[in-house]
Amino acid sequence: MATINKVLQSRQEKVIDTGNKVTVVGVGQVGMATVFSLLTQGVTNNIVMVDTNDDKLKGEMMDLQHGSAFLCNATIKAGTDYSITADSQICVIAAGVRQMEGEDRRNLVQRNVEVLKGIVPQLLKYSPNTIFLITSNPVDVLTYVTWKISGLPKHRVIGSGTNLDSARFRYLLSQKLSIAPTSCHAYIIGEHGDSSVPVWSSVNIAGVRLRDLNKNIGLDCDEENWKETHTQVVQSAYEVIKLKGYTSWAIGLSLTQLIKAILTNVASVHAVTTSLKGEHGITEDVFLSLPCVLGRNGILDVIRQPLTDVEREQLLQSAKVMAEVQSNIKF
Ligand code: 6V0
Repeated sequence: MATINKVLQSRQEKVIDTGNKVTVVGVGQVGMATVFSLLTQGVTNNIVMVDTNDDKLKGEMMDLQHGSAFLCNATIKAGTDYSITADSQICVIAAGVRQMEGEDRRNLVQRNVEVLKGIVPQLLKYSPNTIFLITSNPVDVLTYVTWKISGLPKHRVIGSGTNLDSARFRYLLSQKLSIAPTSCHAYIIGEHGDSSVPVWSSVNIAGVRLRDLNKNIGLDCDEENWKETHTQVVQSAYEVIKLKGYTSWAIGLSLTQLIKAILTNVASVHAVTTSLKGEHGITEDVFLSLPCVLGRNGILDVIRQPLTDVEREQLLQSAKVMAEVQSNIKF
């Protein structure tokens, strides 16, 4: 156009690749909390949203685009056709059915496997070098399913896992100790959900292990009943779903932290779902959470935490349950 050519004197072709393109499949409560948190924190300025619900997609896209002047001038696109996802660095899967009040996450498995079978090959077709970040539930089983369907190496298929459970744990500890959550060093490993394992033996504040002060911490015989804190973590999602119908903000923030770690290649440690084969005596390809180092290639390392006999036993029990669920999946 003549007017444009009078303003802009072209010197170079524009490069479209921002190097931080993130696709989010599923623009429900979790998907949108994630997109909003990614954009407002400036983690990416290149977002694509995909869903089967065309009207909702368009509405969410327009609403966000109208705010783009406040959002690092981000490019925000949406559509039902996967071609717009091409060359995504990370593909987040937050699509599918969610728990009803009181419903166990594992109950969703076969319905969401069918959803993944439609989504994963499409994403891979347009972004063969992408990293998958799964959050749909049951997240551990669905991470295994995505790994199977995609045929990708394990380091490129990650589940949001117990990063959220660990954050809930740290928050509750922070309330008990009157210390910021980021200064309460604590991990929950294993299943995201009912059989998750709190690693009480390594909970510490500035290197002071609470277990050195209370040798029964987290055990049934603990007179101070710290175990209750983990019970509250397990109950958290059920309670929030009962009160507001779904969970969204905390999981959106949790995913944003993981995406930021990958895109910025910082090698930070987060409890995420990966294959536990070869760890803590587990011999099967069962997918659960352990603390992992995240970077541009996905999972760079798995941290080998020393566990007590009780913690290892709980993890093995969790692995046994998951192996059983995995073996019943119809691909
Ligand atoms: P929601 O608000 O019902 O949104 C789901 C979205 O998925 C809807 O917009 C659907 O249209 C879309 N969808 C369904 N099928 C497809 C498909 N084949 N292709 C593309 N889009 C599709 O659910 P919500 O956002 O609350 O939850 C999404 C998933 O995240 C559920 O499986 C939840 O159980 C799970 N969560 C996982 C958490 C975690 O910590 N891992 C936490 C909260 C929820």
